[in-house]
Amino acid sequence: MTKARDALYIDGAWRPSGSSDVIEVVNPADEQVIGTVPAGTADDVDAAVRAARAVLPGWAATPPAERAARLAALRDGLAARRDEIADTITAELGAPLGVSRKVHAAVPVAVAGSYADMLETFSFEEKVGNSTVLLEPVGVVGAITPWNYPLHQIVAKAAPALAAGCTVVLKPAEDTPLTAQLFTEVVHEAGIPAGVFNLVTGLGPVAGQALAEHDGVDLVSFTGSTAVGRLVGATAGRAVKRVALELGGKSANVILPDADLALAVKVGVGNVFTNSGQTCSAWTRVLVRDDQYDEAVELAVKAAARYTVGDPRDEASRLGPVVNAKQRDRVRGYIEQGVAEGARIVAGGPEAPEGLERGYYVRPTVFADVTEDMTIAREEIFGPVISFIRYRDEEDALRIANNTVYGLAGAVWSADPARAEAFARRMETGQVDINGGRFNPLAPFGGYKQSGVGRELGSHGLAEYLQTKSLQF
Ligand code: TXE
Repeated sequence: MTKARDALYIDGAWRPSGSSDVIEVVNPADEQVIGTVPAGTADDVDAAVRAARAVLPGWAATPPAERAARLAALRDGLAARRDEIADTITAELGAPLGVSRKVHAAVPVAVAGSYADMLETFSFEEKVGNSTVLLEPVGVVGAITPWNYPLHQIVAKAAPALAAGCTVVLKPAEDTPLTAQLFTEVVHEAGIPAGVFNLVTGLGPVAGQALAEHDGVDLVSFTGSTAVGRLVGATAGRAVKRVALELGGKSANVILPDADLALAVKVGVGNVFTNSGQTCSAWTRVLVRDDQYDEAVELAVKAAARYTVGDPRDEASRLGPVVNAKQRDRVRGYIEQGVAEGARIVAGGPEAPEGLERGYYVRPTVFADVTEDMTIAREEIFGPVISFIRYRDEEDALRIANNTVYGLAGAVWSADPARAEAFARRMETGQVDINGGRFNPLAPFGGYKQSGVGRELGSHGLAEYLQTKSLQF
């Protein structure tokens, strides 16, 4: 695990905050404090934004091939420190070590690499009739990230921003600042020039808000709760600055009757329980046709039983704790509410898992007899809770799938890929996995409806950080 630094990273150097306030970093598996980091102030944010502004012209004018070389060095640095990254994420987020290695530490390497590669062929100029269209960096980016995928959320913003020629000030989540410090060390080692990337750890309503409000920030890219997203969006709107919001989800996993039911249920349960359900795109609503419903629920109970809850450092654990006490209480509250509204618990429940009274553990929970109007079918729970909902026919399934204010992701299963694709095309959501799908770092990710504004990853993710200028001849 990386050691906590009592410093912010501004203009290429680690330096103290103007305030002595700190944030305690807690290991959710045993509630021990594992380090403290500075709680940065509005003045710290101002210093970071000024540093980012000062070097913007130079970085924007750096040839794309040179920016690509820095991103390749960043990719290689992340790959080289994979074990340290995984240990750190397990310590501050509570993800099982296997998940930290295979997902949390690995995906950012692919994402950083995708932008290094993209810059080799990407053209920052287009000809349109008698015009030349220049694609120029938006400017200084204020990035505000959550804790659920601590490194991925940072890299999904920083890599395309740097590739575009933007400079960045990052305010990471309070719960996972150590991963952000480790990432910053890699940035430094990758030879990214001073001021191009800056880190201010701090509280959301203090440092986060100061960053979102700062006049020197041209684009705010935020990932987190819908409530804070609305605030950040309103602030950006008032200042007429660009904003990207990646918010919550309540994705449907639609199992069509000709699908491999056992596979679809097994993969579906894994999709929700991985990372203790703290995934914005998790397929938390499973839709099954009436006549297959009981069998699907039985399969889910068997699948859930394989998710041993325990200390994430123990190789036998497949499910760690959730990130903090507030999140644990919130998730348990949703489970209680599900019961109160008439849903049937077939696995798990609101009590602490046996023998795990210390640490922020939640039992992996499967709900049957869930109807669309129930709170657990409508609101993002962000915990290891999966709901099974019945449908009558394909039209009914589509209506239920789309009956949500969210639209981030989804899944559809069928023995006939064309049938699944036709269904997926009618889903009101930014991403759909067909028969399980496979992660593609080049595929745009982002929400329809209240799941957000803008896209991350791939060339669409790069476009968020570019603005156009047309020259007419
Ligand atoms: O999020 P917050 P929280 C959802 C999920 C979860 C809930 C609450 O449902 O249960 O949100 O999580 C910063 N101005 N998601 O409370 O507060 C904050 O410091 C500017 C979904 O942890 O939104 C952190 O860096 N910034 C989600 C970031 O916002 C502010 C991932 C996110 O924290 C701020 C996480 C303010 N006034 C939670 N207040 C996803 N889409 O993946 C806070 N922040």
